[in-house]
Amino acid sequence: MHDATPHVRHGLAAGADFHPDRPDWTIDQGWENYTAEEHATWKTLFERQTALLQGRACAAFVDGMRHLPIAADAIPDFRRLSEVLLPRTGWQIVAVPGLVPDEVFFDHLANRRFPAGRFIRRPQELDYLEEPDVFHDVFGHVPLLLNPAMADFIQAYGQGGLRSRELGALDQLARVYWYTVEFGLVREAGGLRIYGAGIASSYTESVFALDSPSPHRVGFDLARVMRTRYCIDDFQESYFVIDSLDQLLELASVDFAPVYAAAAAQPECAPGELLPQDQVLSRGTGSHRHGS
Ligand code: HBI
Ligand code: FE
Repeated sequence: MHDATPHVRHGLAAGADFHPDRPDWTIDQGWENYTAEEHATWKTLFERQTALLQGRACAAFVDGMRHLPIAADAIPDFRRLSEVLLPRTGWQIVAVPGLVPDEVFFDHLANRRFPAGRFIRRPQELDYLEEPDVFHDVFGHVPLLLNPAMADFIQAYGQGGLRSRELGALDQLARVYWYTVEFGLVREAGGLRIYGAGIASSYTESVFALDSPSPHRVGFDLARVMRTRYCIDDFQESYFVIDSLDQLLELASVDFAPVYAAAAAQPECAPGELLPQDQVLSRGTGSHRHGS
């Protein structure tokens, strides 16, 4: 491997002085420039997470991982990932420096381009980072882009995002993405399983989301989720559960506008709040307090 300097992260977190190479914020992955240390960090994360997810990841995640060139030995090459995804679900992976502006993000998703962070977290920060890196995006999100329902849902989310800005409903739509694509659970024959990338790529939250008595686990309801705020720097206080990934497909065909209006007419919910109409699968103790 080359001894080039490790990729530094950039993106919105780099601050206002950051200017993207291109208006769509894409960059070349420059796979050849990853250092031996960066590949080693990937290997550590991949092996640890793959072992942990046995019996925890949903069937579609396991199936997607099996059909993609994602392995322990090296950070995946986005060109190879796109070669597999494109003929199957029309998706391709584009490299970005980190978080990109909402409208850029939505436009990529609406055109079936998934923006994946090029950088990888440093060895001393394996368990938390402020921006999506290549492990979060490729290990967490990409396997489910082979699932037709998820593939259509994420494109619909992008299209919806571009529309939601005119309706002033971006926050409500972002909550739908958060509580599904990032932190969703799905009920399978063997029990609750992980499909959200934020959980699937997290060593600690993959255990917390399924095993801890602290969080609520509530049946997914679109209007309910649109009203529910979320926390970005700690475990979720509630996880929302769908019965099948195909349920996301139904969401993709819903006209969100009237749902936005209905949800906006009702008070917002705090992350750990339960409502009388909730289908509570397990009531949490709340023992994991924010930041404790
Ligand atoms: N950019 N690269 C990247 N990845 C994301 O998940 C992301 C983003 N920009 C905006 C964003 N997510 C959210 O604010 C939107 O889903 C609302
Ligand atoms: Fe993500």
